[in-house]
Amino acid sequence: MKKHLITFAWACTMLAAPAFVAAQQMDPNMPGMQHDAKPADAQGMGVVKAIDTGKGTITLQHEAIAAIGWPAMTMPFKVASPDLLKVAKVGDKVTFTLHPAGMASTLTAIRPAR
Ligand SMILES: [Cu+2]
Repeated sequence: MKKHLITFAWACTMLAAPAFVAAQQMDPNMPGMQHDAKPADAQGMGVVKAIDTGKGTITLQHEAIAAIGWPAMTMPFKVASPDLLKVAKVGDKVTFTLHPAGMASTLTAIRPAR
């Protein structure tokens, strides 16, 4: 189980990296554009597989997130606030907002989807 999570998380990093590089390359020579432009936050849907209040992570079996080119997978996410870990419990179906940055991706919002 642990091996699976590591493998999936690694795949996510590999897939997220090109999108991040592309966003960085749009910055120069574009006056009037935001110089601190980063990949936009993305919406996803998934099922809670684990919650670790010690590490501040929530593991989601998430569906594909087309906006950032992620396939469906199970992976742990850091949460922007510990309060987000109290919103859902293991087994819940949730929708979430994430700030994409490969393995450093952060969940900024999560809510039950029923
Ligand atoms: Cu993922």
